[in-house]
Amino acid sequence: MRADIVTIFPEYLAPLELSLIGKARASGLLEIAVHDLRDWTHDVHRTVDDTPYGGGPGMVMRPEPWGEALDALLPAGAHLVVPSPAGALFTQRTAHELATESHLVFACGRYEGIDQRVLDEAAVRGRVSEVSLGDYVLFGGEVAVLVIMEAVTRLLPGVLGNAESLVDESHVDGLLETPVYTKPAVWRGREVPDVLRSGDHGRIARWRRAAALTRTAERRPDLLAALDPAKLGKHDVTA
Ligand code: 6GU
Repeated sequence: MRADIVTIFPEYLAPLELSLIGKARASGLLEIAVHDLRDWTHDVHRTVDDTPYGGGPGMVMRPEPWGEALDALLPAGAHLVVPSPAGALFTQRTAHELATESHLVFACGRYEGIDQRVLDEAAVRGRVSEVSLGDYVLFGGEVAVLVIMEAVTRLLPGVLGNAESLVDESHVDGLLETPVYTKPAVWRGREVPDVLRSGDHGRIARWRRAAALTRTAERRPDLLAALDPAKLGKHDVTA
């Protein structure tokens, strides 16, 4: 996969050098280039913003630098991703969809956002997704790109050594993950649940399923309500 990221704060994306994303880049599974939007300005002040038409607070990103940047970086087959609190919710499903793409281009907005015509024009040429991390407001799209790239990179074939760790995790089967434990068996007087030390794989699987259902019911009843009834086993207790 290739990812081009356009931002006025290239330094914000430095963490993409680290850890497993850095390793995926070093091994050639992932190619990332970070670009400074101001490279596509032509005035001495390298201006990227202006006041909003219609009035109101804050500033809006002007279309000209974005247009030139996307002319240079967004070929016909690429998918433009625009992080925005006004976007559709980014979920594990979105991560899986983006992980199938060969070329993502990220446009990081700041201030009140990017002039809408930039996105409208890009949508004529190819796919454009405005995505939000959740119902809160960040200063800009940079941190969202870190989140999205981390969620997507770990789904790329060859990045995770153990593909099973992709199967048993939160949000994959629509439930939250169970609590996890490691050695020692007793720590500060607190014991690991007996069942997990029983060696009885059937019992362990049933315990984990029940624990996942209980935790999801307590913390995320919305997920439980959205669960496909066909995916509930006849022994599942959801109330
Ligand atoms: Cl993707 N961008 C910004 N600026 N704020 C957000 C967001 C994205 N998701 C939640 N809040």
